[in-house]
Amino acid sequence: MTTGTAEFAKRLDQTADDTEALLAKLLADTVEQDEIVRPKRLIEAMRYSSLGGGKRLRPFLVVESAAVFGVPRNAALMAGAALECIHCYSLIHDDLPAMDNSDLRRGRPTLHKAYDDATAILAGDALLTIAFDIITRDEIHRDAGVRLALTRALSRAAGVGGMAGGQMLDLAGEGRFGDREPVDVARLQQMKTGALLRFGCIAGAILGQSSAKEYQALDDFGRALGEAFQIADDLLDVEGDAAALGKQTGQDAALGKTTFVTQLGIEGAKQRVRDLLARADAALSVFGPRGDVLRAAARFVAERKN
Ligand code: GRG
Repeated sequence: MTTGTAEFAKRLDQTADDTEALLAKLLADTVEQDEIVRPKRLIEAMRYSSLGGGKRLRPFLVVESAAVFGVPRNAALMAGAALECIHCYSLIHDDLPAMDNSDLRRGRPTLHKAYDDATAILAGDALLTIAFDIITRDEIHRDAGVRLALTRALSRAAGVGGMAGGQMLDLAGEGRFGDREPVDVARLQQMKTGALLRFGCIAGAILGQSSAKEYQALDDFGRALGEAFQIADDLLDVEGDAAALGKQTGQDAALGKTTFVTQLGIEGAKQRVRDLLARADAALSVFGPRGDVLRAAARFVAERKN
């Protein structure tokens, strides 16, 4: 049986609601043990950028990849919340004047517009840091070795050889540091946006203490989904609707960026998405029907309008 659109939407909504509630609790103004005070302006800024918006796709991938192995939902939601904190930090910093200089995010003023640059930098820093507080909590898994593996995987997805490194390559490709550096779009995007999405998929395998074969399947799936997500993003920047997206379109062209669309053309990019969907499907074959929701997630990512 395949997962239909309505059933998929219901599951995505449920995880979004559960993630929202959990983040609201984790980002409360009451201090945790060993903390001194959570300054009102900082916690409000963190909440502004993490609550009340976003598809929560990354937590969904954690929850659904974990469900394949029967991992308790609350543990997966906690790991998903940590991942979402890192995603939200990356959006805050990416929107800053020194990076993409964007005014609109998730249909609202970006954090530095609603507050100021210094608050936005600190809110990003604090979201990144709290992610590691969250991912190491006892509720995630009783075995500290599992929590350690998860923490290391998340660090590598977010850091110098993952998302932050990908952002650096992106800026270098725009010519920010002298001449434009040649861009390997697939590699850059695998780091900048793919790494967190892939983490969402392998997180289930780590939490579920899967076999090597099952880990590899989710790794392959996560890589295909990550690339499909980015191509869809590049296509939306050209063909999308700013109102539905909640941010400006045409930004890649304005910056003269090399993207999947400039490299493959619109039709070539759409064909590549179809090929990636087939690869994502094939990767999941090891799970049989247990992979149906993840299959639907890949379709959702490829066909998304925002
Ligand atoms: C600043 C270290 C640092 C990294 C920034 C991921 C990233 C690197 C920047 C984001 C820039 C961007 C808009 C990239 C396009 C792909 C992307 C991450 C889109 C936003 O993700 P969605 O669609 O957003 O999952 P929601 O709002 O649904 O959470």
